[in-house]
Amino acid sequence: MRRLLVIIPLLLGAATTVAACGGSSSTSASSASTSSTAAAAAAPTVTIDTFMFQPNHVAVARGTSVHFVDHDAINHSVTAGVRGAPTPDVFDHVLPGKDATFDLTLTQPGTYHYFCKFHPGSGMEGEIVVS
Ligand SMILES: [Cu+2]
Repeated sequence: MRRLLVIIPLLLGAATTVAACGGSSSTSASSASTSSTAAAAAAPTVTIDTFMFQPNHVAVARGTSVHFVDHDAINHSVTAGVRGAPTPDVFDHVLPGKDATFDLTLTQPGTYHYFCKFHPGSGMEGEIVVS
């Protein structure tokens, strides 16, 4: 997890949409808004389309499922961690081809990075912030 946390500031700087997600850390308190609460309340769907997780950043309350749908006609995976430092013990699920689905429910607050272990393209990475 320490290595994952190092990456967070980079992502915060790279994507302005991340700011809307707020977060549980005290450093982001100034960016908290009512919209972050609304985003965390819904059960989001992440689609996999042409080797991309979309959206690649979602925020949920603990216990709220994130629904993954594979629109590609090939296998993809939702594997915890980052490509250079996977943590498949946290979660590691293969979506076996077109229209395969997977519901991921995380009960511990934190930022969870994930990636597809089959395809090292930049689009096959994402993160889930659990509050
Ligand atoms: Cu893939």
